[in-house]
Amino acid sequence: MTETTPPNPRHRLSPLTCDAPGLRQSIRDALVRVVGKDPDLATPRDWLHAVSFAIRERIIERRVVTRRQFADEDVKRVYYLSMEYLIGRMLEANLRNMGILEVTQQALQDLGVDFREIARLEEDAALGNGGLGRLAACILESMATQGYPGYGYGIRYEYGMFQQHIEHFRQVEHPDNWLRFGNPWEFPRPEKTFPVRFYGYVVEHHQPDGETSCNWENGEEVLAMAYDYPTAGYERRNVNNLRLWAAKATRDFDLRYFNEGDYIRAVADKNESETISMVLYPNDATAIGKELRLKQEYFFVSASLQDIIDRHLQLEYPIDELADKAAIQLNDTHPAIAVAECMRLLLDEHRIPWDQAWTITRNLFSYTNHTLMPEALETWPVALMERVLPRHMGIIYRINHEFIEEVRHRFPGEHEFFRRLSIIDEDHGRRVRMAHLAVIGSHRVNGVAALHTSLLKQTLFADFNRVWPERFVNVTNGVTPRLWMIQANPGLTELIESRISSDWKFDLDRLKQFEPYASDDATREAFRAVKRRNKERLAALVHKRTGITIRSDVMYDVQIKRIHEYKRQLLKLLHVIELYQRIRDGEDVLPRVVLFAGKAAPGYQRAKDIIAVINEVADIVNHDPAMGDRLKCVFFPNYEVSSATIIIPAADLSEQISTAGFEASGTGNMKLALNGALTIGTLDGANIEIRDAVGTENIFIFGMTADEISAHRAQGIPPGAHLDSHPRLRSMVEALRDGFFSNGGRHLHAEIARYLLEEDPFFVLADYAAYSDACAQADRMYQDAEAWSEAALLNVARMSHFSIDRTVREYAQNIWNVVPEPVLPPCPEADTN
Ligand code: C3B
Repeated sequence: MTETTPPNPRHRLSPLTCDAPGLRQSIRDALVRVVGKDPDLATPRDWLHAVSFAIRERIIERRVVTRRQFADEDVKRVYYLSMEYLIGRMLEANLRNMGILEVTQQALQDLGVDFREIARLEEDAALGNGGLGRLAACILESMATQGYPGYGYGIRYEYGMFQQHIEHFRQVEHPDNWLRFGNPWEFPRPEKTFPVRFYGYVVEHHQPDGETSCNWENGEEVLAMAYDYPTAGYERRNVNNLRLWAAKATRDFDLRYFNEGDYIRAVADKNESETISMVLYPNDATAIGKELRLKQEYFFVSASLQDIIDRHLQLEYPIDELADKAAIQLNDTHPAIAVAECMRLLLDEHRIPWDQAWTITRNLFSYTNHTLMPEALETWPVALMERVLPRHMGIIYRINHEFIEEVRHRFPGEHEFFRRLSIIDEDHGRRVRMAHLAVIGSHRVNGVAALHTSLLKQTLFADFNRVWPERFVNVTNGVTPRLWMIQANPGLTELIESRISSDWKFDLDRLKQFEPYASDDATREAFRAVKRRNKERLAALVHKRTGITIRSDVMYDVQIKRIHEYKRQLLKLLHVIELYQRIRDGEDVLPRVVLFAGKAAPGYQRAKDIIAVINEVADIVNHDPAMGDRLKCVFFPNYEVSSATIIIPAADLSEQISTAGFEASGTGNMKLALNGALTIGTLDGANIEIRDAVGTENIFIFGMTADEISAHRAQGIPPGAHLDSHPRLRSMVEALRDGFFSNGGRHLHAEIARYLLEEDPFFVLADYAAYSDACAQADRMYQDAEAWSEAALLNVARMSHFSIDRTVREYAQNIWNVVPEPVLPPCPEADTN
C-alpha cells in the first residue's frame, strides 16, 4: 500500500487490549511463540524479550494510526538528521509513555516475574557520545509527545559508545556489543533499501539548452537498509519513527572473485562494505578526519534524503514543493554533506535546474551548531573529497562560486573577507569547511544557549553574520521531564503531584504552581525524605559498581559529563584535595561525597590521565582513617543514560564549572536543577539562563566570565602566579606534584601538576580561589537544612523554561514552520472495541 491509498476497510486494526489479563496473555504468547521458550525454562532475559515483544505490538499499532493520520492530513514533516542518538533503555520509557507501566508491572507480577529485575538487563542504546546525542533523543520524544510529524534519521551502529571499565585506576575501553541478544525494539525494513555510491568519476553531458548535466559513474555501491524504532509520545497515541540505516554489501559475494576461486576475498569484501555502520566514533569534541567517518556521514545522509524524496513523491506532491512539505534539521556539521547531496538528487536524478534546486535546498535545511571549539569543526581535504565524493565536490565548488559572487557584489573589494567566508580553506592545504557549507545551505542557523549564539555571531560566524544577520537565531536546549523527572525521580514526582495538578507533565510551565510550597515546612521535609531515599538507591549502586561504601546522610556533590580539559574535572579534584588536607589538619569540614562520572575519548590522553589521577586521589582519600567518613570520592564507571537516571535524583550540588565561553549549553545542568540540586557554576552556556530562572540567591556563581577569560588570556599571566591566591593552593598542587596521592602513577601526577603550573589552558588555577569560596558558601547554606531545601525546591519549580517541549516549539515556530497535529486523546483502553 502506498502512503496515499485510503485505508482499506479490510486493513482496519483491531487494537490489542492494554489491561492486565490482555497483557499477561500477550507476554506469555510472545515468550513461547516469538522467543521460543517454555515458560518453565525461561530466563529473566527471555522474559525481558517477551514483554518487549508484547509492548512493541502495541506501539506499532499506534504508529500505523499516526502514519495514516499524517498521510490523510497533508502535514508538513520534520526530518532530524543526526549521527548520534543517546537513547538509553527503551522498555520502561516505552511503557511509561504508552501509559501502561503499572498495568504491565501487574501483568508480570501475575506471571511471577519481577519487573525491576528484568528491566535492569536491557542494554542501553548508546548510539551517541554525550550531550548532542541525548538532545537528539529528547527532541524525538518531545515531537511525539506534542504531536509534531517528526522523523529521526541516523545510523544503526553495530557497536555503540564503548563500555568504560576502570582497571588499575585507568579507563579501559571494551566494545559495546549491544545487539548481541537481538533487539526487540527494531523493525528491519529490507524493502527500504537505497544504494549509496562512493568514489568513481563524473561524466558531463552538454545539453542543447546550454546546461550541463552530470552522471556520477562507477565506483562502489553500498546498500543502506532501514531499521525502524517507533518512538511513543507521552500518554498520547502519536508514535513517531526513528529510522536507522545499516550498511549491507550490494551483492552478497563478488562473483568475480568467486569465479577466480578466491572465496575468502569475496567474503572479506562484503564485510568491508558493512564496516560503514559498524562503530560509533567515540569523540565528542574533536573532528576525526578519517575517510571512514566521511563515508558514514555521506552514507546515512544519502539514504535519508533518498527516502525523504521518495516519501514526498509517493504522497504525490510535486518535487518542487519539497520545502513546503518538509523541513530538515542538521544536528551539527556532521550531516552537512546533505546540502550537496540534496542538490545532486534534485539536479541529476530529478532534472531540476540549478537555481530552482538551490532555492528548494536552502528553504529545506537548517543547521544547529553545538560547539565553538575549532578542533570540533569538521573540514575535509579537497583531495579526499574529490576521490570519495567527486560529484559533490563539483557541486560544492559551484555553490561556493555563486556565493562568493553574491558577496563580492554586496561587499566590493573585500578580498580578505571573501577568503574567510569561502567554503574552501586555502590556508591549511585546501580543505572543505563543512560548517560553511551548512551555513550557506540553510535558511536558519542556531546556537543552543543565549551566550553560545551570541558568541557564534561574534566569533566563529562573525563574517556570515555580516552577510545574513537574520539567519542566526538562538534555541536554548531543554530536557524531557518524562525521563529526567517522572521516570528518574518517582519520589519527587509524587510529591509534586500531591501538591499541584498533573498537567505539568505536558506543560512544564505549570510547575510554577509548585513554587509556593518551597516555603512550606511539610513539603521541605518530604523533599528531604525523597532525596534521602534517592541517595540510598545511589549508594547501593555505587557499592555494587565500585565496592565503595558511602553514607546517605551527607551532601552529594556530583560532576557527571564527558571528561574534558575545558569542563575542568581538575578544578573539582583540587577541591577534593583541599578538603582532604583540611580534614587532616583537624578542621571541621562539612561531610560530603564527591562523585565523578564520565568517559574520555580513547585517543584523548590528557582526559584519560585525568581519570587515572581522580581514581588515585580517591583511593588515598577513601582509605585514610583520618577522614572518619567525612569525605568520600567516587569515580562511577561507565556513565550512561541508565546510570544518570539514578545519580541525578540523588545529587545535592551540581558541578557546572567549565571555563566560561567553552560549554555551548550543557543539559546535565538542567536535569540536575530539575531534580532539586543546586548549581555551582560559571557564567557559561545555559548556566546563565538557569541563574536568571532560579534567582541568584539559589545558585552559586563564581569565576571569570567569557570576556574576562579572553582578557586574562591576552595578559599572558603565568598560571603559577595564582598559587598565592588561596591559602593552600600551593601545598595542594605540590602534593600532587610530589606524588603524595600516587599509587604507582607518580610520573602522571607530576605531569598533571606541571601542566597546571605551566600551561593551564583552561584557567583552573586562575579560577581556583573563586571556586573554593563558592564551595564554602554552598557548604554554609547546606548546614541550614531549611534554607537549602527551600532553594532546592525553588530550583525545581522554576525550571519550566528548560523543558525540551519549549525547545521543540521554538524550532517548530521559528525554523521549521510546522504545526502539531491534533493529538488523539490519551486513553489506550478506548481502543479495545
Ligand atoms: C554538546 C555540547 O558540548 C554541550 O554544551 C551541549 O549542551 C550539547 O552538545 C547539546 O547541544 N556537544 C556534544 O555533545 N558533541 C559535540 N560534538 C559537540 C557539542
